[in-house]
Amino acid sequence: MTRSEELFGRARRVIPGGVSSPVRAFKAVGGRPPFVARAEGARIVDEDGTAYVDYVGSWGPMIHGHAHPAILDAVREAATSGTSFGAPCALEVELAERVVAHVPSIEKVRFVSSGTEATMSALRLARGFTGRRKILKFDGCYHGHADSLLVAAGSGVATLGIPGSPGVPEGTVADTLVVPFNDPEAVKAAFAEHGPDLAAVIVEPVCGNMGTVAPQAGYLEGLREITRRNGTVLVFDEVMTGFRLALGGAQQLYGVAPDMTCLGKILGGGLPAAAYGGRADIMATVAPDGPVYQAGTLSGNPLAMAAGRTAIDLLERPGIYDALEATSANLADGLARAAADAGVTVTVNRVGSMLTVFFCPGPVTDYTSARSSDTDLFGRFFQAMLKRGVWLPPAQFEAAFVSLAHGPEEIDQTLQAAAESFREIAG
Ligand code: HOZ
Repeated sequence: MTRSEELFGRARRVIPGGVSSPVRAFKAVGGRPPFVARAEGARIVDEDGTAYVDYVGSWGPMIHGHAHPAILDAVREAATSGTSFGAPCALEVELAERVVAHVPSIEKVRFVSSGTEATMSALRLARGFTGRRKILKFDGCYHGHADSLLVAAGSGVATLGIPGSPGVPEGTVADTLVVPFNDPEAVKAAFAEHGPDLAAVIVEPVCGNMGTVAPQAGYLEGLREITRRNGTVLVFDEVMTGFRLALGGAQQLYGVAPDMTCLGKILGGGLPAAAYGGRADIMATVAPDGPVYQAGTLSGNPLAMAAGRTAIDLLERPGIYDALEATSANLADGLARAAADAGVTVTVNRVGSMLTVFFCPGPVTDYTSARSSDTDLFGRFFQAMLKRGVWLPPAQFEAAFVSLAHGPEEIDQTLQAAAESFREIAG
């Protein structure tokens, strides 16, 4: 028995499914998850000493790779002054100033501890600000596990094939409307019927949680226009895309400014931090300035603020996003070529350093087309890659993340593994 197998056995006795989050359990791809002992750069090493090129990147935060020396130094330095105060500190001001500088649609920002808290709080605020009840989300978009958003969700909910979730009362989701992504007519129809009741439209501007799916030309602009016309708050969930697609996130890449934005992952530099922010008049509604309550013991935690501030400072260096783009393009092109050479039909969707290989002819533009992927074939590909030392997200409906630590050696190893893996699953 390997050490990972032993640990998984022990974990399952005391932790549901043996994991602290369902997406880690390998349920959709079979086998057992290796337990991670350490990670550095683009590689992680399991408890049995096996090293893998990592494309999970802790599900998004690790844009600088693992254990980046500057981030470790910042966390160490912060820790020597105390690990949590439950009181304001300079580091949260420094991170907030960076957020506001890089994301112009955010005039004020409130820190929380997870992406779920960020989206949940943003929607409460949108409802409080507008005095309306309903929200509109998109089929296959995932915004964390808050009750009102666990409807037609992507990520682990899609992977495990859970239609909604037991424990979420019908009344809680009665005000959540769902329409397909990339379908402007469906949005128009929802507004025609519910416009005066719609507090918010929440969207992943580039989807990562049904696998990577880009917005079609004009789609985000259309959402901007119809929400503005109807007095509905447009919320971009940039937990994945924030600081990843550009310093200003997807909204910078596509030139569309929402009313509110949710951030997480890279924001915390690998420690638990997230945020929601936006127009000053909307943010003025949050307590203590306004009546909409939201709070958190560890919000603005100094270690997470120090890690996030350093992660963002590192991203401000010239040429960073060009480098990430070049590496990611090489990888995506190489994967598509390797599949074609092996006679396996795939669609490789990529936006910047987010990418997904779908096992279908494509195009993949929404959750219906994403679900046309052959997930059994994906599972076999995943296992073939893992066996060759490449750790992809263990689910079809997720994005793989390229980091600045992925260099030519890691990309070559990945493409060599992919060529062999595609041949293995083809035959
Ligand atoms: N939100 C992450 C990507 N889908 C997954 C994190 C998790 O559920 O553990």
